[in-house]
Order: sequence, then structure tokens, then C-alpha cells
Amino acid sequence: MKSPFPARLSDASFSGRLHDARTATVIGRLLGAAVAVCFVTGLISHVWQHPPAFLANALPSRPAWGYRVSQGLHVACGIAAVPLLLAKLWTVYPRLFARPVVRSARHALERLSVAVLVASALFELLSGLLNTAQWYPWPFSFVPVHYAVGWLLVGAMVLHLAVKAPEIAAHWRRRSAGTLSLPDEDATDRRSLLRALGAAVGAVTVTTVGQSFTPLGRLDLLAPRHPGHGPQGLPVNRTAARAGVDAQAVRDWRLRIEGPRPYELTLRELRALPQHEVTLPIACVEGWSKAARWTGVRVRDLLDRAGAPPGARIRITSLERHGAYRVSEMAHTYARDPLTLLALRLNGEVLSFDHGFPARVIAPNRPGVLQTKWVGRLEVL
Ligand SMILES: Nc1nc2c(c(=O)[nH]1)N[C@H]1C(S)=C(S)[C@@H](COP(=O)(O)O)O[C@H]1N2
Ligand SMILES: [Mo]
Repeated sequence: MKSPFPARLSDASFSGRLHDARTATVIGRLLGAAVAVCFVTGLISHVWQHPPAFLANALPSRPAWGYRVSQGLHVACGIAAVPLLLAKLWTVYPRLFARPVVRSARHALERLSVAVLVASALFELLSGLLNTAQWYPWPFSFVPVHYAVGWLLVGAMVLHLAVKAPEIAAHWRRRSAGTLSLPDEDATDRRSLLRALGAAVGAVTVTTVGQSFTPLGRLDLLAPRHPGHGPQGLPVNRTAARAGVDAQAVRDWRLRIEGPRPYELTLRELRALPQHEVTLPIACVEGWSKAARWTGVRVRDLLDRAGAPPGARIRITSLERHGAYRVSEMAHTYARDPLTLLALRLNGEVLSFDHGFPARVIAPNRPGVLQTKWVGRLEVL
């Protein structure tokens, strides 16, 4: 069978019609920036969900909007990176068919690093995107693999930047030496390509970013979640039915607080304690977030009554029997924050079952997965 590609593609056949180094540099810069933001915000999200021992009791609970902005950026930059990556691959693809396949040991290593770079970039964007849609068509667990491949991607990208540094430097500015000799029509075509790319990035961003940036909520046409859709004006990730929590499970509900002076409270007793109202967002790792008004009892008041030392970490356990998010832990910085509540009400109404009735955790600057619903027990650690 005849190959659709010229038998011998030398570097010369790579130079024309937007498969050139200037175009690759311009798109690469934007893609690199998007990947860098994804990496930093991804690290933040990972540390917040799985803190290393030395940070487990020290993560800051402020700014209250911190995790919301960080994770919103993570998902928005990941989505913007999809058209950027496709355009970048299109610009450089003739290089993939360059012959001879391997010219030297150094060349072989470079090709290998590009293979890792392309594969890990495609994997990160695809797995992240499917995760926001809660679709897991793979046999591994998303979080550790997405995290590990993130390191692979950044490592391969740094290597790529180092190898290409001379070329990137030569084509960084429009009037750099290498581009002066290019025909004018290439410059015009490049501008058109970049304008189209800008429009594509703008379109995917504007139609999804409203899932966390609520002023653009009405333009949120493509994101899997709409921040306003759900009971009591808030989306639900895991419903009470799916978590196996029903009226029966909460009938004789009591909150158990384990500490130096353990005690139990009925819902009526909890309601009789001083109530506080806070406005805080649920910020899901999948990218949607929404602020809401929560009313309930300060966690620190409950801990004081149990005689908890001020620096103590706590563990929160849900009534839910199975499920990855039935238990969460909280640093003293969170437990002592006056905004951290065991919430009983949401947006002026008693919590619905799906939002965690009879009681759920709401704390500032905290990933949604840790805002435990259907709380049954608080333990001083
Ligand atoms: N017990 C329990 N709490 C949970 C979860 C869960 O699966 N089980 N899901 C978490 C996730 S992933 C999110 S984003 C928030 C969503 O809260 P909401 O359904 O009230 O909007 O609840 C969190 N609390
Ligand atoms: Mo979530």
C-alpha cells in the first residue's frame, strides 16, 4: 500500500506552510502556559486531598475562595488546552514522519521524550475531561493515575523546552532572525490560524467556564454540570439514594463526638445550640462550584465542649456505609475557623437529603470531596 506521506521527509519539507518553527513556538507558548497552570493547580488539589504528614495539620483555611479559584482554573485551562494541543500537533506532525527514524543516540532520546510528551498530554486532557463528565471507561482509578502522569507530562515538557531552547529563542519574537526570510503569505496564514485558534479556545472557554465562574453561568452550555441546577439551587454529585442513606437510616440519628469528654446530640439539641450563617462555595474537583448560604453549629464549639485541645485534628465520618468519600479529616486550622460549620440548613431551608440531611460539613477553602454529607461522628485525633 502506498503511504500518504512522501517517502522521504527531510527538515526542508517541514519548513513551509505553517508547519514552521515560528508557528510551533507561538502555539507552544500558550500550550505551555496552560499546562503550567494545570500542573500547579493540580498539585494544590492533590495536597489538599492527600496532604503529606507535615502539612496534614497545617493547611490554611483561607482565603475562603482559594480552592474554588484554583480548581476552576485547573479545569478551565485543561479545556482550553484541548484546541491548543490539537493545533500544536497539527503544526509539528510532519516531524513525526521524518526519516531516518533515528539519526543518533541523542536524536533517539529526543524522539522518545516527544513520544512521552504527546502521549502524556493526550492522556491528561482526555482523562480529565472524562472525569468532569463522571465517565470512567478505564480499569484504573482516576486520581492517582492522573496525578502521576501529570508529573510525567511536566518532566517531558521541561526536557522538550531544554532541547528546543535554541529554536524557541530564535522564533520567540516575530522579527527574529529565522522568520525574516519567510514569505509574506506565511505570516498572513499564520495570523489566520492563530485567530481561528483564539476563537476555538474562546468558544470552549465561554461555554464551560460558567460552571464555576457564575457571572457567565448562562453561557454554560457545554459543561456537564450547571451550578444552578439541583435541589436547593445546588448540584448534587452523590445522591442520598446512591449513598444508601434514607429516612430509615436517619430516624434515630444522633451526632456522636469522640474526644476527651465524648457526648451525643440529637438533631433537636443541635438546633438549640447557637446557630451561625456563612456564605461558602461547594467547589467540586470536577470543576463546577457554587456559593450558598449555610446555617449550623460551629465545629469549634462542638470540639470545645468535648474538651479537644486547640491544635487537634479531627476525623469526620458519614452515615454512608461504602463510598470513597464517607470519611474525611480536617486540620485544626479548619476545625478552629469560625466559618467551618456542621451545617443543618442550606439557602434558608432544612438541608435536603441529597445535600446531607441531617448534618454536613461546610468549610472554607476545601475541596468538595471533603465536605462530608450525612455526618454521624466527629472524632478528635
Ligand atoms: N458522605 C459523602 N459526602 C460527600 C460526598 C460523598 O460521596 N459522600 N461527595 C462529595 C463531593 S464529591 C462533593 S462535590 C460535595 C457535593 O455536595 P452537594 O451534593 O451538597 O452539592 O459533597 C461531598 N460530600
Ligand atoms: Mo466533588
